[in-house]
Formats: sequence, C-alpha cells, structure tokens
Amino acid sequence: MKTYTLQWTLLGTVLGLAGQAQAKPPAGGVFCQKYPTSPECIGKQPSCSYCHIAPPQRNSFGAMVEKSLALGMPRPLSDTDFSAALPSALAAVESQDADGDGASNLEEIQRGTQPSDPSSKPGSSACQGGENPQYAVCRYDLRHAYKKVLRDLCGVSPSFADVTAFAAKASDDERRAFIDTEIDRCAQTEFWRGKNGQLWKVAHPKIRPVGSLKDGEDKGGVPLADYYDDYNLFSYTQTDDHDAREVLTADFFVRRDVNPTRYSKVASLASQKVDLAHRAGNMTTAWSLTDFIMFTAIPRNAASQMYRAYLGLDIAKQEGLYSVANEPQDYDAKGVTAKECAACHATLDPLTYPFRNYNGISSAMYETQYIPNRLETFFPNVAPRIAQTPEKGVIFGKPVNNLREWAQVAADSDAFAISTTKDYWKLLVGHAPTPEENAEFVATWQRFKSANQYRVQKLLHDIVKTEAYGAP
Ligand SMILES: [Ca+2]
Ligand SMILES: [Ca+2]
Repeated sequence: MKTYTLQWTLLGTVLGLAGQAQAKPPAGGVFCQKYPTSPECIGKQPSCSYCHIAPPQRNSFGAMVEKSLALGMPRPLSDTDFSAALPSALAAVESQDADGDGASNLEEIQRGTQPSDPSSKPGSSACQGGENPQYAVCRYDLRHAYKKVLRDLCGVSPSFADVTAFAAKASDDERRAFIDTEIDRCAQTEFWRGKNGQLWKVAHPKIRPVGSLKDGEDKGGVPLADYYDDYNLFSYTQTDDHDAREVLTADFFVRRDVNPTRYSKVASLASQKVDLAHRAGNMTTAWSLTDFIMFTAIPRNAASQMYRAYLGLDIAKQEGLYSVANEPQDYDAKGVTAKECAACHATLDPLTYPFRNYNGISSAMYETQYIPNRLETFFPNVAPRIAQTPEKGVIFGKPVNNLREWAQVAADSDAFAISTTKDYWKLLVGHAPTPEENAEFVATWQRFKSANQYRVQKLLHDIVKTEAYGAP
C-alpha cells in the first residue's frame, strides 16, 4: 500500500515534468485480459512494480517488454496505442527469462512469481515439510478434512467416538460421502447461518455495521437504518440452492425467522424504501444508502465500496482500473481531473454515475429512496455542471444505463466469482490462495461460475475437496 502511494506520487511528478515513458494505468487491465488466471490477476491487478522499479524506470522484465512494444511507433505512446500493442509485446517475451532464474517469463506469470526478481521463482514448496506420522503430508487426508469440516462449518471438534466411527467406515468413498453429508448438515446450523454466525462474518466488511446507527432489533442511540436486512439478504443468497449473484441483483428483500434461523424472500419490508424497479440487492438497501451515500451528491464512496466489497477490487490500491476516455468530467467540481487523481477517477467516476439518483439522508422526506432528478432537486448549487451528471455509467469498460445494469455486469463478472470464492477459501482454508494453490483456486472459481451455477453451498463442497483444504 505504501509502495503504491509512493509510486503513484512519483508517477504524478513524472507526468508533470516530462513526456517520456510512464507507467500506464491501463497496463494492469490489459495484462489481466491476456493472463486472467495469473495469481497477479486474482481479484486484483499487477502493481506498477511488476514492470517498473519506479515509473518511468523499468525493471528487467519491463525493459524486455518495452523492446517488443509497438516497434517503430513514435514515443510517448497514447494509452490507446499502448493498450493495443501490449498483448503482442508480452507474447513476444513469454519464452524468454528476464531475470535469468531459469524460469521463463510465462511460467513466472502463470505461477505468480516475479519475472524481474531472480530470488522469486517457481518452486515445489507445496510439498516440502517432511514426514508427519499423523497425516499423509502433501496428499489429501480424509480424516484431517473431516475434522476440519466439523470445526469450520459446525463450530465443534469431533468427539473420539466420531473420529473412530469415521475411521471404521468401509471405504474412502464412504468417508467422502459422509463428509459431503456433514457439510450439508453443518450449513444448517446456527454456527453457520445464524445471527452473527460464519456467514454474517463474511458479510461484515461488505455491510460495515455501526451499532450506534442501528435501527430495529438491537437499536442504537441514533437509529438510522436496519442493516440486519442486509445480513438477511446476504445470508439468503449464500445458502440452500440460491444464486449468490442476487446479493447484487435482487429486487426483493429477505426476512429472518429464528429457532431455527431460516431466511425467506419477501416483496417488501417496512424498513426498505427503494421502489421495485430500482432495487439492486444490498447496493440499494436503506443501510447502504445511509452509510455510503449519506449527504453526498455524487457518491463515489458507495461505488468504490461496492467494487471493493463484492468484486474484490480496491481503487485506492490501483486495482480494477478500466479508464474511460474523456473521464473524469468532474461534474461536482471536486478537482478530480488533477493528474494524480485522474488515473483512478477515469474509472471511479463513470462507475459512480449510476448512483446519481439514489438518495442517502440529505432530505428527510426522501431519504434512502430512488429520486429521479435527485441532483437537480437536492443539489442544484453544488457545482455549475452538476445537473449534467449522467445516470449512464461504465463498469469493466462496459457501458450501462443504470445501477441495475451495473449490478448485472458486476454479478456476471469473473471478479465477482473470484471475490466470492476467495471469501470462502479464506474462511475454510484459512488464508488467501498462495501461488502453489493458484491452479486449484482458479479451477474452483471457474467451476463456481459454470458447473456450480453460483451456488455457495456447492462451492463449500468444492473447496473442501481441494488439496489446499484436505492436505495438512
Ligand atoms: Ca525468470
Ligand atoms: Ca523470477
């Protein structure tokens, strides 16, 4: 994070001083279109340091790519020319070895090591660790997996009798089938799906609860909105045979019944005010509009929070940048066209426009609702061009007419599948995917999209079957 800040500060300085070669904001996005399964692209994009020591100075890999980049074209290249030329320049150096560590650039890109750093190279560390009499190290161990499933999904340690019974089963196939049964049983427990259970923990950084502002059950001192509605919708979309994408696309709400906890769809809730035609799951709940929009005219904070929370992309860390031509326009005169801001805001501002009519708490009568002409009505004096702010926006380079279309593009993106898979990978495996685990992680999120049809329940089974989970 510090490194990014320093590099981008340097970049801003360089841009102001000279027309020479610079780090290009689109580079990460183009790289990840070419190598979508590289660990550098799992829910993020490579940082400037992948090709640069400090922009514009390139490292050994960056220098090698530059030699193959748009040969004969005058420098500096425009962003468009650069983006068009980069894929073939990357391809041209794939079989070479920029840092001379014996691993080709392509191998390093695919394995997640640094192609410019000879001390970073693909190894076989996944299977180091020696003999362990308790477990078959580097092999899937069913007994280990069984005990871990009970702890991770049921919140209990298996008894001696449980473990003995498991070991006494006739075959490994029976043991596997039993683990699957236990996953389904545990996913019904309060530990997993109940109030403040494991699913709620996954939701915390997305919903960002503030107890003092809580309305309804467990009301705080300044009750503004009931974010339990958000937890309920989240939990509904992550359980049973429901589609996880509905956390972004739902036009319904969810009620929670207790003893035992069950989530069910409802068409309306007294605590929610956005009309049916403008609902986009947890992005448009009373709490999201209260907490992430508040009194803001153009709520960039809401867009960046959704991008980070549900797509795993943090614009403040230069992740997920898809610069839009002629942006940012700076309709609210915040100074975002300044060089050091523009690189991010060329993505963030078009990402934010579809939120323009969602009202936070700036007008009591119309709080947390969709109000056509909201900016014209409540914010006419913010800046001379404020009314020109479009509702149309752009996400991942795709134009969208409104927030519901935004939600659909987001929900169908690889970023959403990666981010959701990563949430549960971290919860169950215990850490974010390592370079050695990347091949399994990629296969897992790709199956989450395809064979598993965005069912978290199936994802849980899938993660438990990985070697990352089952090999102690
Ligand atoms: Ca190398
Ligand atoms: Ca290397």
